[in-house]
Amino acid sequence: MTSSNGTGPKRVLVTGGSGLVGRAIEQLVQGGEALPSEEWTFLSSKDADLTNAAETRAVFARCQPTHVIHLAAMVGGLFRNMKYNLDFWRQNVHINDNVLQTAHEHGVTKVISCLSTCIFPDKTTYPIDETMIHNGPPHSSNFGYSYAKRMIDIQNRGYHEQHGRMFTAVIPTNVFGMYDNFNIEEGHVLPGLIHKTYLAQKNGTPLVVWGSGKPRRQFIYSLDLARLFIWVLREYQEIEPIILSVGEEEEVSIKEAAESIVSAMGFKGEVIFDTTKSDGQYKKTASNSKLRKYLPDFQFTPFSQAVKETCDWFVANYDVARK
Ligand code: NAP
Ligand code: GFB
Repeated sequence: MTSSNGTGPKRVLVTGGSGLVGRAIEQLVQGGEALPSEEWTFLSSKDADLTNAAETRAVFARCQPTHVIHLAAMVGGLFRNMKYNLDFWRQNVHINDNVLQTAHEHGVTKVISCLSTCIFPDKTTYPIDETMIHNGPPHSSNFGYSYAKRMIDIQNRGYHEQHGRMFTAVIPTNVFGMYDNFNIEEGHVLPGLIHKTYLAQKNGTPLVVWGSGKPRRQFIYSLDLARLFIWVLREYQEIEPIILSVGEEEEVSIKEAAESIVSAMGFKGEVIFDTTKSDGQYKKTASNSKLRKYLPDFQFTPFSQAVKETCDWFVANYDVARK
């Protein structure tokens, strides 16, 4: 009998295991954080295209998981979302329905899926908390991704109400770290700026920050998020989602984030702001008070240290980094 929490025997399947968040969890698991009773498998899309129901069933039949950390998704920054809202909806709805329904058919004890703080209503009071997910339309820039992610919360409630399943979700804020997607057009702001700073330094050109630099974000280091995911796997027992983010007081402007990268990379060139490019959502300030009730003493890596480690990793792994 597997326990749905604590230290009972677990076969943990991580979908999206080859991505930014998956690789951070793998780094901790391989670094000794796994318990002797836990067996971990990390999937990429080469193991199964999870938009395909038959391939999803085949990989579950092969792995026979008792627990699933469901990360696999079509993911991207503001500019990729603005270009492909329909694809973000379709890809993610197919992936999520296949993974959750197959997990149900396999009697998986617990599934932890992934929402995002960018899916909350655009017109809202602050700080945002877990009760506000469905209180109004998301920002227009990423409605496809946002509605697909919101449906995970609806599905989790359905599987719990109808079948008693322990299917829950976490809501990370903007994540960054090693193994991120550093593609300038498709990726998120921090990896994009790290890549652009690297090229500006190499070519002696200015660093171009898109937008005004005024929008504000909370950033969580992928290794900190990975630690929290392992805690959620073992201890979190609510169906209701939980925000995994640094505190409101850690929110920085895009300009300040760019300055951290400039300092970490030792860039001495000019920094300019291209205000013809969209700012996207001005802010999505989220409260982590629910997390703090469970883990009052959890220590996040200081932002400047996490940025430095990520920049150093990118420079050392430029040839193999996703870009
Ligand atoms: P990522 O680096 O883009 O990785 C995405 C992962 O999903 C990869 O392992 C990819 O496999 C896999 N995948 C994509 N399409 C697939 C398909 N059709 N079939 C099977 N696997 C597929 O993303 P991430 O940043 O780690 O995000 C992980 C989760 O966190 C996602 O659910 C995302 O929505 C959520 N999240 C991310 C952020 C953020 O700022 N990054 C913030 C909040 C929430 P391949 O490597 O083979 O392509
Ligand atoms: O990480 P990002 O692309 O997505 O950040 P969001 C966009 C903000 O950074 C905007 C500014 O204000 C941009 O103007 N920015 C400045 C840049 N320079 C750059 C750059 O070089 N690249 C990028 N990408 N932005 C996403 C959602 O919103 O948040 C996704 O669209 C996802 O669905 C993600 O959930 C976590 O934080 O605006």
